Amino acid sequence: HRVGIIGAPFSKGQPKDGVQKGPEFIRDAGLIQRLKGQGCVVKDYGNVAFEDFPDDEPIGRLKNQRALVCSLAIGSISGHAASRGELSVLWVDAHADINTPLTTPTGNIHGQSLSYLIHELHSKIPKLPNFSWLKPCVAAQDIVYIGLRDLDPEEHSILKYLGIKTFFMTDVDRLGIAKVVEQTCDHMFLKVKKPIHLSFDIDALDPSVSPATGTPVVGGLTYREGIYICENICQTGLLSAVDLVEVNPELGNSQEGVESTVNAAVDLLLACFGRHGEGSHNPDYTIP
Ligand code: DIR
Ligand code: MN
Ligand code: MN
Repeated sequence: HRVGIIGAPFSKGQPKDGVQKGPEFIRDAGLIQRLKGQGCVVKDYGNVAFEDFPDDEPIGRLKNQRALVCSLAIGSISGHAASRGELSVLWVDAHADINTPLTTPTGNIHGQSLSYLIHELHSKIPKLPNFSWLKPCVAAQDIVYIGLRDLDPEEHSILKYLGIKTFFMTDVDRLGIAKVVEQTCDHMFLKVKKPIHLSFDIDALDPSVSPATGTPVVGGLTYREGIYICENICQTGLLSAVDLVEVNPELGNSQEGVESTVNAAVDLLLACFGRHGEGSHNPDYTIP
């Protein structure tokens, strides 16, 4: 695998400080060396530089609207689609992140990323002064969610209205993660095989594994279920970009909580790029 890494030390998608330190902690946990150790060719592009907007007045419910010009998935999916064309988006999260600026109960941009990106929601997004560059680039039928368990009421309606494929935690309970991933791939590959954009919010995992995050919700994916998703999406050969978001090393209540969260994030990324729990087999090896 050839892997390029970009850190986005950005926290303005939500109100809690600390999440901008996620990239530093993930790098310090040895992400790059470990990717190389499993045979990846890695290029680290460093961090995205973010401008400061001291007087970022909200527009209606929408907070930090000027800084948002770079809220993570909005930028990464737009850029990915600009370079690769139509994408399948796999959104692994406790939350649906599909509020529009008119439905958001919190005003936080991290809860709205997908609404700006979906063609079918374009008419529901008010014209915002700093957003003219932003063109929707994803079709509702090309999105699949896994891990949902904390939606705002309006988000339920939006998902129904758009007919988006969803696997709530109850679906994971009922089907098991293997069937969920199988059906996810069936859905994504129904028409043509498009490059996959995986957005993995660390709060999809259960807070017993990843407590260091801004909006933990009990009843999440196990560590193994998270890894299983990444391993299998890797094996499709179509994984083209991954966002790993919401690691906040200032939360988590203890050093162990932070370490467990950061380690889980690193392990998910390693699984995305070919690591197998079973270890890899050396074809030249002969049993002595
Ligand atoms: C909530 C929280 N639905 C919002 N979203 C989060 O602010 O719109 N996404 N935490 O990961
Ligand atoms: Mn979330
Ligand atoms: Mn999220």
